[in-house]
Amino acid sequence: MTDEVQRGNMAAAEGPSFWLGNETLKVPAALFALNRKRLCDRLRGNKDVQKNAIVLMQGGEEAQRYCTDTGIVFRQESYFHWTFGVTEPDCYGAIDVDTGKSIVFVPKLPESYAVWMGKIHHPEYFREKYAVDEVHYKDEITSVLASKKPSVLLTLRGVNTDSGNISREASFEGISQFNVNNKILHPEIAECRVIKTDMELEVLRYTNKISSEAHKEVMKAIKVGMKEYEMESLFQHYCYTRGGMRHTSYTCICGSGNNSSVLHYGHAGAPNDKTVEDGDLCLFDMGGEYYCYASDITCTFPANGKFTPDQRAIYEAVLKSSRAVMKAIKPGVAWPDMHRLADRVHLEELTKIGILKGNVDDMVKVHLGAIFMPHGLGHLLGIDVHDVGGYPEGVDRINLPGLKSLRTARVLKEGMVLTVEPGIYFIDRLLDQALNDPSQSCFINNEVLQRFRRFGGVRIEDDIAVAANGMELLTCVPRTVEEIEAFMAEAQGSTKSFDSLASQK
Ligand SMILES: [Mn+2]
Repeated sequence: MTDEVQRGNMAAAEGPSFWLGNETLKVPAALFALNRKRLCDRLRGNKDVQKNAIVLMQGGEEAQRYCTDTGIVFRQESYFHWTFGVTEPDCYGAIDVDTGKSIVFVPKLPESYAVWMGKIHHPEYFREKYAVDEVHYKDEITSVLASKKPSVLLTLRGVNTDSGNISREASFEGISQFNVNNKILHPEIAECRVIKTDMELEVLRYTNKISSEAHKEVMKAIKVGMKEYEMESLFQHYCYTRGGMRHTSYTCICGSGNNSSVLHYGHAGAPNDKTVEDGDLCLFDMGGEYYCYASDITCTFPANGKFTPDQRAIYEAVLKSSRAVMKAIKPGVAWPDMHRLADRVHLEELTKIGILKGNVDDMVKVHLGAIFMPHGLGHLLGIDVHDVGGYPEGVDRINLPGLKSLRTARVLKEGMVLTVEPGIYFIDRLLDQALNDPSQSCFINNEVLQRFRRFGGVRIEDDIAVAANGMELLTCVPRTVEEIEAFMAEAQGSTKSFDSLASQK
């Protein structure tokens, strides 16, 4: 690895790379070599790690639909991807912490694989493809590891603080003959994942570029009368055909009208199946994933291309908080303070609009902001859309309305990548709850609020990287009311005139 590459200059990286051709991004295997080096450096600095320790990780496994033989498209487990960049299922990987030497173990495939699945590759093929030091078959894992005489195998076991699920620890027949420690690795590797290298940033810039363009395609194509899922489909099509993104980072949220206030709309029980109507506000939260790296972008805009005065007022309130937060972001800033900043701007703006009345400091005391923004301001982003490392030991969740939904309460550092996604929503359940609570209802002008029932919601979500003196905005979509209206008018101008010509015939 050259110095240039160690600093993360992707263009300077030589050797094999992942590439899907055309205009898609070339991601060098050196990205993962640097990740492994950073992990080993950290582990060697940990006093609990003995000499001659070996990291052992198990990759994701191929799965089928329920009891059938219908395969589900494989996507690598995120920690394993971060460490090895291996796209195939059913592998293991090991790293000698002292030397940094890496080993990948691949399954020995049956002869029938060559008939049904394609060419069976030899270990040497994978060694070159992933630029690791050794590749062996999985059934040799015990003897290969034993020959290295490790003092300890460091395996990955720890809680994902977003899901509460525990990562699957590596296991194989014969592991009982080794000394295993499953406590040390998880916090160390999670910490490595929190800070992105320049090469990782380059990939996240790419996922953002493609996903931003895909959002713009949707804004160009939307017409009253179309289905929400047509927009989802168009987004996915653009991401895959132009960006090589087979997966999205999460299920697309394509809410129109009141559905824009349903925070995780789009799931199987509410599958983006409403018809987009005139006067609807659309809240589309979608992000493409390339080589397991995520993006997470929300655009909110009027279906017909023109904001009503009320839509404009709420939209600009959210834009104001988004921009205030972006201006304040820099290393050393505590993320919960950014959430509080957004909340305060929302309360001030809602007071100007007339929905709220009274003293904003007093509203803050009764957590009124969480009625309108029940979710957190944003989260870490990387290989997972809700990336790991949000709550390491010593960082505690703040158990207050709104703030408790934050997926991280960390102090920002250079190299962190986060979403900034303030929103204002009119959610009946929360509004009724506030109206029934005298400590909150005294701030609400119910007459004005009535006008906003069934309004839906506005979210503006961008992805950012914390830089030395501020931040870098990765997302690039029309954001101000003027930009959105001009973009949609220009994009739809041609199709609209075509429609009117057609109707004259
Ligand atoms: Mn998000």
